Amino acid sequence: MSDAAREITEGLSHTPATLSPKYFYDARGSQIFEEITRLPEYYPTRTEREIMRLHGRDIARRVGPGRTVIELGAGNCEKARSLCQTIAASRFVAVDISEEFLQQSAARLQAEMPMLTVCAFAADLSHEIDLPGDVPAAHRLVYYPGSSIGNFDLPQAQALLQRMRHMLHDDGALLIGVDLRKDVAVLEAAYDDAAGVTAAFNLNALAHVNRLIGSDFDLADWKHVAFFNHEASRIEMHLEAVVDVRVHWPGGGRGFARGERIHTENSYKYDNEGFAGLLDQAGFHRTVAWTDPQRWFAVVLACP
Ligand code: AVI
Repeated sequence: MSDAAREITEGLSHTPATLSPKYFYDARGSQIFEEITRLPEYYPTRTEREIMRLHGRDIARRVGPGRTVIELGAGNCEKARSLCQTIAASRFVAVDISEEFLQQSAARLQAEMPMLTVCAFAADLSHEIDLPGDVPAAHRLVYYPGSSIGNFDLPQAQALLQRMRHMLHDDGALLIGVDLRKDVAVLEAAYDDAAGVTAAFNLNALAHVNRLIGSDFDLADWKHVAFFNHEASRIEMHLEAVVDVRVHWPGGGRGFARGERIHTENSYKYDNEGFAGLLDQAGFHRTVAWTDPQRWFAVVLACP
């Protein structure tokens, strides 16, 4: 049994059942996520872009030119293109879990920006990140946009911020996007849009799991559920059985009663002070935050 199959069947066998959000992102899931970022209800992507547009000059002034930008989870390198231009970076290092897609995106960026030295390499953010030896150690800027930090529970978020700190010398800095706490109706609509795109994104994880472990989830037996958990300050996404079901996979299986759920994702929403505290504990003691006029999202520059 592969490590992924073991992890998946273990999570599914728990009560309540869990499935890691990393299983959203097969080819179809990545495509649906792109669609999510363009939805009218999904404010984070456009709000972060707006903050970068409004405050780009100020950010560039504080960061200074000639940085080596290291983007974690770089994907299509779209956000990096604009950041590297704004801050006049000299190098760009794209890091992502999926190597093939990343190499293509990095090659495209290199062709478009010949003055920028671009390289790409695959790494899993849940482990220590060893950058290639030819990445200059001085003047690094780790870039982690999109509020992806929100998908980690607090201890994991803390550990990831520490790994980022370990990638930097004292002249290094982190530029990170963080989604902020706001009106519950706004939050819940962003994760349960009227067109059902987020529902399709959540349900697609079951199709992905069927291919990975040979299970027989029938997507019609499940519905998307998303709500704000006030106490934990997070959006939770679940898949809920709409009938009693029995799911089989090679060597095992389990029953789910109607109404039983699989917890598929958390998306934490911070306030600026709370997030600054998290950064401080990870070794980033000086922070500046820029927000949009509604204070829905923050772009934070954090230095040791
Ligand atoms: C990738 N991540 C920051 C998204 C979020 O908002 O937590 C994932 C997502 N899940 C549902 N919609 C978007």
